[in-house]
Amino acid sequence: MPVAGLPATEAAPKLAPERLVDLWRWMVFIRAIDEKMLMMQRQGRIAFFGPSAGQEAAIVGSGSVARASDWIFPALREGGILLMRGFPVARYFGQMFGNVLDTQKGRQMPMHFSSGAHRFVSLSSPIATQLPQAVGAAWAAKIRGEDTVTFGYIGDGGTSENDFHSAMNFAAVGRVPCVIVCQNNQWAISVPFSAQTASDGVAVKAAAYGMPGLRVDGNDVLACVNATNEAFERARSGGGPTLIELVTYRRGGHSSSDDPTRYRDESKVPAWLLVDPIARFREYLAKSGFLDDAREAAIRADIKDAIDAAVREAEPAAQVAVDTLFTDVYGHPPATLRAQRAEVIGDGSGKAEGAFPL
Ligand SMILES: Cc1ncc(C[n+]2csc(CCOP(=O)(O)OP(=O)(O)O)c2C)c(N)n1
Ligand SMILES: [Mg+2]
Repeated sequence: MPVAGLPATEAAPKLAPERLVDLWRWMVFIRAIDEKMLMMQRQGRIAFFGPSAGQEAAIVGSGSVARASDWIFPALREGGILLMRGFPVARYFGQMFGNVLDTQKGRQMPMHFSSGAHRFVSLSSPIATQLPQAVGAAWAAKIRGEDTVTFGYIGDGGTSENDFHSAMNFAAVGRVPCVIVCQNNQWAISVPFSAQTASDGVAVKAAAYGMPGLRVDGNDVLACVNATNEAFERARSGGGPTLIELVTYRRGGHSSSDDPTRYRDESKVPAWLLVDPIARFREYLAKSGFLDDAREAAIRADIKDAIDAAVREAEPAAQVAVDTLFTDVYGHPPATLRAQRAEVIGDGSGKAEGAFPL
């Protein structure tokens, strides 16, 4: 479906039909997680959540290109890529509860998923700070001669941060193997893209840094795959970084704490931008003969079962032991920390110690 102002994009990448259906399945999976989390947040079962509804094509299309050995440095809305990498769904919900299933032992805010084994680094709450980290990791891979590509994600709002400049400049000068993906969902909380920058989109900014910039219909999963493939191949063959702007739309609130009806009016948004990427790709798959109603119903039922089972496992899991407050930082904790631990937990005698050595 060509869209005004953007290239016609549904030139299908060379993917087997089953792989195409799998991309769609992941898009549906991520939307279903979104809906579940929103319901749980409204029921007071989780504290905070950042939806990705409407951005599934951008997330799945770009994330599907990365190999398991590549590193992902996400922004707020790419948690689905961790699931695509095989991270257990129950542990994903465990992060939202901050309990023993959380790889980070409850030390992060909700939505800050992370798994070293899956090469998925926790997003940084201060926006854009993950981008210099991604570029640094790519630089390290280059120095070590490793065959890895790093994917750094950022939002449109994040491009106004100093870190965007630092990352772009360093990436291009160092010709590092990095794919920089900007999900331009038109909003940075309540700030519209028109108030974010006076430039004609984000992708054009790449030229000044000396790297290619691609502006892509981010509601078209196949276009996202194609563009990311191009950037990925350039990075892994020594051609350096690419900035990809995936033009999409944040359908929901910024987070579960936000009410977008207070500051925006969807009737003024061009219709092509509001296209549901899941419905659009479903139409493509159906027309191609790869997906029918029965298959869709089976996929949706499987997804519901998987999510319900994950929540059933994650929600009652134990809280993280208080002792973990004092672990994972020092091999040999200093006396001050040992004293604090003794004060909080006791020294094993059952008697809490109050005195600090300082
Ligand atoms: C340095 C910094 N400034 C402000 C914030 C508050 N904040 C959190 S998300 C956000 C908007 C981000 O917008 P964008 O980069 O477009 O990403 P999106 O939320 O749309 O995915 C802001 C301003 C922050 N987290 N960090
Ligand atoms: Mg945004």
